Amino acid sequence: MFGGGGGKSPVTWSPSYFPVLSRARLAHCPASPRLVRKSRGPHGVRRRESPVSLSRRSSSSCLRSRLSGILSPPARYTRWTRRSPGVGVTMATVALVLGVSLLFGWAPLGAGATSQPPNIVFLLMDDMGWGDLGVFGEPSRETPHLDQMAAEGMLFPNFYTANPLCSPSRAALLTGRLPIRNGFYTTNGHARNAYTPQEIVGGIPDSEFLLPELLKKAGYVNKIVGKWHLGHRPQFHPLKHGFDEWFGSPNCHFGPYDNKAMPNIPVYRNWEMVGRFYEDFPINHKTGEANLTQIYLKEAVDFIKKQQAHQQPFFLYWAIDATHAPVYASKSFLGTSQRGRYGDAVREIDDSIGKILKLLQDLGIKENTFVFFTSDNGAALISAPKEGGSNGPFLCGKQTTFEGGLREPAIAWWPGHIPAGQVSHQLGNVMDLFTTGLSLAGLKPPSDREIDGIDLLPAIVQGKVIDRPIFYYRGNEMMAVRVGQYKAHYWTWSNSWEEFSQGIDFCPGQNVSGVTTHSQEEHTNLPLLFHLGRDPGERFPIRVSSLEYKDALLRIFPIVEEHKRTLIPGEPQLNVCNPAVMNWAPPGCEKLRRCLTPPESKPKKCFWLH
Ligand SMILES: *[C@@H]1O[C@H](CO)[C@@H](O)[C@H](O)[C@H]1NC(C)=O
Ligand SMILES: *[C@@H]1O[C@H](CO)[C@@H](O)[C@H](O)[C@H]1NC(C)=O
Ligand SMILES: [Ca+2]
Repeated sequence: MFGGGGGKSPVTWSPSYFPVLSRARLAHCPASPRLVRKSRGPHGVRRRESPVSLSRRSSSSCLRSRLSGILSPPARYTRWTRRSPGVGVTMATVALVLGVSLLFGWAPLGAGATSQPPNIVFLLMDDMGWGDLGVFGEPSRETPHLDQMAAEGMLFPNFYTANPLCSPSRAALLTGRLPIRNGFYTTNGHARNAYTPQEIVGGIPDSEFLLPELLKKAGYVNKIVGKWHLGHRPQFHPLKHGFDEWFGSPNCHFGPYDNKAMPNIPVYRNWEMVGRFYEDFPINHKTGEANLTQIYLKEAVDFIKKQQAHQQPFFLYWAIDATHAPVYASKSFLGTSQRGRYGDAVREIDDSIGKILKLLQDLGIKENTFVFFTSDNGAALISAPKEGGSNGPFLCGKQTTFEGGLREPAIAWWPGHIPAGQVSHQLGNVMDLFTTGLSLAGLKPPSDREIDGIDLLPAIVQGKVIDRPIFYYRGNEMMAVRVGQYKAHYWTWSNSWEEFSQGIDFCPGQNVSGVTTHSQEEHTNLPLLFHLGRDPGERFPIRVSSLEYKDALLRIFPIVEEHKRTLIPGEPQLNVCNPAVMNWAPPGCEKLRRCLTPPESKPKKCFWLH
C-alpha cells in the first residue's frame, strides 16, 4: 500500500484513487514535459490528456527511461499486482463501514437520542503556523486552551491547506474542491498566487456549492464571523452563498487608506456595511491595539446562545484574522506574551477559544457540537519574527509549496465522540472539512462534480487512516504531491530574484540549495523527492539513483497521471482587476452617509508578483 503513516489501523480506501491500484493504471506514465507544454489549454492550464495517447507500451517504457533503467519494471509491477487482492478486501470492508455510517448519517456515531444533527464550529486562523501552539512544541507554551482542546480531542500533525494563500484556501475549505477546480486561481502568470484584493473583479462562482448552502438542507443556521475573502462584489456576498448571518469584512484588514485612491475596508453586519476598518473599527499600527478579536468572540458567543435557545443546529465559521499582519490584540493582551505582538494575538485567540469551548460545555451542548481548529495557510515568514508566526520544523512559509506553506495546526474536538488525547496520522486537508461537515449533517457531497475533500469521521471517530494524496498547488500549477511519507516536487520556486533582491524572502534563513529556488525550476522528469518522516524540513533530497527513489516514484507517478488526466480546471476568477469595483459604496453606505464615488471603470489584467 502507500505506507499511510503509522496510524493504529491503516486501511486503504478512496474510490477516486482506486483506479491507480489496477494493473492498467500502473502502466500509465505522465506525459513528458514537452507533450504537456503542447497540450496547455487556452488559459495555460494543462488540458485533459487523452488516455488513448498513452499506450501501455510507450508509457511503461517512458517510466523505465525516466527511472534510468536501473530497476526491472516487470518485477515491480508483479509485486504491486500481488498486493492488490488484500487491498481490495480491506477497501471493501471500509467501504461497508463507511456506507453504513453514510446511511445513518451521524446517528450511529453516538449522537444519542437527540433528533438534531450536531452543531458544527470551524475555528479558522489566518496565517497561523504549525509551530505556534504549545501542543505542537512552541517553546513559550502560551496556548493552554488550545493545548487542552487537543488533550480532550484529536491532534492532526499531518493536516494541510489546499493553497498557501488566504482566498484560494478558504474557497477550497467551503467548496471541498481544489482552487484549480473552483476557479480561485489565475492564469495571468505561471504558478502565481492570487487572491481577492479590493480591485479584484471575480469571486466565488455561483455554480459552486458551498458547505453552508448544503447544510441549509439539513436545517442548519449558518454564520460567518470574520474574513470572507471570496469576492466583495454584490453577487459574491456570503449571504448569497448559504450564510444566514455575517459579521466581518470581505477583504484583509490592510490600511489605513485615504478613501480617495483606495477605500478603507468595510465591516459588514449581514447585508450591510456598519463601518470601516481604521475609521469605525480602529487598528492602531503603532501600539498594535485593536478590539476585533473581542468583537468576533462576542459575535460567536451571541450566535451560539441564540441558536441553543432556538434549538436549531448551527454552523459557525469563525474566520478571525488577528495573526495576519498587521497583527493586533486588545489592551489586556498586549505585552503579555514572551513572543512579542504576534504572541499577544495568539494568546488572545487562545483565550477566546477557551471561552467558546467553555460556553459549549456550560450550555450542555459540547457533546452535540463538532469543533475543528486549523489555519488557512502557513505562517507568513516574510513578516516574522515581529508580525509572523512559526512553522516549526518545516521549510519556508506562506506563499510557497514547501511544508511551511501548507502544513497546518489542526485539532478536532467533540467530547463523547472523539476519544480524548488522540493523535491521528491521517493526511488531512481543509477541503475535508466540507465533506466531513456534510457527513455530520447526514448529507452526501454533490455527485455532479469532483470533490477533493474526504470524510474525516472514520479517522476521527474510529481511528482509521485513509490513504489519499495531498496536492500542493500554486496558482495553475501542481507544484508537488505527497503520497504516504513521500513528497515529490514537480516544480520548485520561492520567489523571483527580482523580489528577493528587494528583501522579499519567503524562506528567511532557510536557503536549501536547489530546493528553495528563486527561478521556477521544473522537475517533472525526475521530481525532487523527500521523506517527510525522516526529513520534515525538506533538506535532503533522496538520491535519484537509489532504489527508494524508484519505489516511491512508481507509486507517485500513476497518482499524478490520474489527477492530471481527469482534472477539469474551473474558469479562473482571479485574472481581472478594476479600481471601479473596490469597496467604494457597499450596501448600507447611504444610511451611514459614507458612500464614496467610484472612479471610471478600467478593467485590466491583475498583476501577481509571486
Ligand atoms: C477598545 O475598547 C475599549 C473599551 O471599550 C476602548 O477604551 C478602546 O479605545 C478600544 N480600542 C480600540 C483600538 O478600538
Ligand atoms: C544558497 O546557497 C547556495 C550554496 O549553498 C548559493 O549558491 C546560493 O547563492 C544561495 N542562495 C541564496 C538566495 O542565498
Ligand atoms: Ca491567510
